[in-house]
Amino acid sequence: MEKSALQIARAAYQPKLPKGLQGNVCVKEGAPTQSVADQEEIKKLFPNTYGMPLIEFVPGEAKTYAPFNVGVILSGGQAPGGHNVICGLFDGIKRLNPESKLYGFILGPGGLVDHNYMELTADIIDEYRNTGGFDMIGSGRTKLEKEEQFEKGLEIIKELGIKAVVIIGGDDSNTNACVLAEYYAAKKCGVQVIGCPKTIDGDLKNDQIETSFGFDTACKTYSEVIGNIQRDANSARKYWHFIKLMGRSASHIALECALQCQPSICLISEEVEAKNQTLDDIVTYIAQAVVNRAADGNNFGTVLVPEGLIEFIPAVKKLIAELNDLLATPEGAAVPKDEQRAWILGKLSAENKAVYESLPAGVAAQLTMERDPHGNVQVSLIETEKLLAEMVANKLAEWKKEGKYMGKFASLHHFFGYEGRCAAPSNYDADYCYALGTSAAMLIANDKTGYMAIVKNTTAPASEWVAGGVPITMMMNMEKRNGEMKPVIKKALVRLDGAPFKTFVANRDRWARETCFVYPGPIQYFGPSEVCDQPTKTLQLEQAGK
Ligand code: FBP
Repeated sequence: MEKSALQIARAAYQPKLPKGLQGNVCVKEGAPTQSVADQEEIKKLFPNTYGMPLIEFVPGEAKTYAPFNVGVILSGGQAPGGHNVICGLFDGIKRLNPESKLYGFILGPGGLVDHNYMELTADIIDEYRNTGGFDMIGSGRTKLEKEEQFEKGLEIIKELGIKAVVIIGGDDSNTNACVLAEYYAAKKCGVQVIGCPKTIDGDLKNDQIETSFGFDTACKTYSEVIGNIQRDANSARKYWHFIKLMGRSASHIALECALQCQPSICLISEEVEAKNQTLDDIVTYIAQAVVNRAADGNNFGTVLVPEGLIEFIPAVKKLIAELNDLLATPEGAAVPKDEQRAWILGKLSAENKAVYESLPAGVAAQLTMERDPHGNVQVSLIETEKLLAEMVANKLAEWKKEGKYMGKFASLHHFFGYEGRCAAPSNYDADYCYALGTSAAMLIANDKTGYMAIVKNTTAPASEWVAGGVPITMMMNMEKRNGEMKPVIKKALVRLDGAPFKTFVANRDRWARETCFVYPGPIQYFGPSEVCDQPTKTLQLEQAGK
């Protein structure tokens, strides 16, 4: 593989580890835990893995470990730092016994079921240290949920003498990790399952998980480009840029980029829902900001749009819920694409039918596109940024006729998502991921299953970080998925009472009227700590309030 100068220099970076993971590791167990909601149902569904204690790793006595083999899976969307989780896991198990082996299952959970794997040796691992991407073993979105999949997996696990499988994934993949852990524990197979919190979306966080890995690097990458666009906008002074940002349902990425870049406008889906706003309310809000800036001679600006916005407009949300139920029926699944609109219109309730008909046909069709394997609407495929730019232009044209607006409006649209998912991990993500991988190794060595590796106190210097494990059942509640109630990890959406959102609200009117753009520039890997090692503003604000 040919490498860039930065890749070569970056390969030598030694990620920092928390004190508790640096030498011999001892397990400190906390009190038994409960799930965040629906305790009785979750307990019944996970009798073998419910209620286990929180775990913290602290320095301890030297211990000898027999060699053990581990399998690792990258699941779902790419997130910067995934390779460092695997490197931390590899170094961790080799440190406990150099004869231990690490196997990577290829292209996600499907690799376990299809027995598609490779041994990850030191040569391979060294090629990928501190790099972005998931290309070491690839990723996939196969949902591990059926008994036959678990049994197929067990065959290869037994054949390779694997003691534990580490699933590096988001909320859905870790939910599946928990189901798999319970299944193997119930059958007394002697196979442990450990999860690891990954996703650029930042929606896998709670009292135990400060942030999911990849969020830091992805937001910094998008903020660099948003900053560049803002500088262009401020130079040419003739375009409004509508920028959609990945993140699924949650607006964490949009909010973090807003805190970093101070755009003219940033929409927050969770607020739209809480205020019961309509599409027209949102369009009017943006158009009014355009009018206000035009009055000052500023016919330019930036609008950040979270990709999940459309799902949060209450009327559209109700429509999507009914569409989900309709499309999950055998009849719904079998309707040919070209007959789908007519079929849907014939089935929808009157209220939802009116909303469906009010949407531009293209957007309505995007709402019925195939769900991902976890039943989620594929919001990254819905072109909300174009929809909003078009509707704002129409509203301004009306206002112009009525003499309410004199400015010029030209818009451009962008979608940032894939640009950031495989960026070279920031120092924060490089260190965080390496520590998560090391924690996973220690959870395995200490015979734990159904746990997610965690690292806390990450706004402090890395040596003061606290590593450990949280029982996955602790983060679960019951939710409707594909028409059925299922145990799932509770997704973290933007909290309207949280410090990041409140900070944004305190500033947004000024950002909308004046030009307050900030240009963060590219991620820096070498240089002063205040430039290279700052965690996200979201994390800093959240932790400062604790
Ligand atoms: P995960 O939830 O698997 O981490 O995926 C993150 C994400 O990048 C979302 O932000 C986005 O909506 C989705 O993946 C896109 O999916 P795909 O990779 O299948 O195009």
